[in-house]
Amino acid sequence: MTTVITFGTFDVLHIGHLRILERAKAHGDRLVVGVSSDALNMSKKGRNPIFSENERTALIQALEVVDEVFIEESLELKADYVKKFGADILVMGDDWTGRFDWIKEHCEVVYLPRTPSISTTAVIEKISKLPSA
Ligand code: C2G
Repeated sequence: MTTVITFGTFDVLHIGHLRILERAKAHGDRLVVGVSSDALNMSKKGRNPIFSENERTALIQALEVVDEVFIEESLELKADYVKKFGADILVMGDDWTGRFDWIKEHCEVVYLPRTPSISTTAVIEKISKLPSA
């Protein structure tokens, strides 16, 4: 049984999020997802996500490809989460390349290419430019 772990905000869920979760799962048998807390987002990006941590967690948990979900409280706790969930592989998108190499002493670390041309920011911009009904 190979356990894969990945992390993210997964705000305004889109196809890039689904694809990385599917590709992460393909690296093992069990996929554990750490959903970044609202407080972590506030400290990282200076704003709250569109959807709350409870909503984002419920959406991720409902995906067939996901086996377990928890709320990630801090970027620095990654090694603890890896140990707690018995993860063999940490998968992240390549916008994070090199940033989590320090976890390599605990598990394998893999960075996968992001899905091009889609992001939460792009979706929000697209919606904001729609003509109002
Ligand atoms: N992603 C992707 N393709 C996209 C957009 C996102 O593959 N077009 C991936 C990211 O690379 C990341 C995951 O989807 O691995 C989640 O992305 P975000 O929700 O943007 O997560 P982020 O805010 O980067 O938080 O502990 C790590 C952080 O909490 C990650």
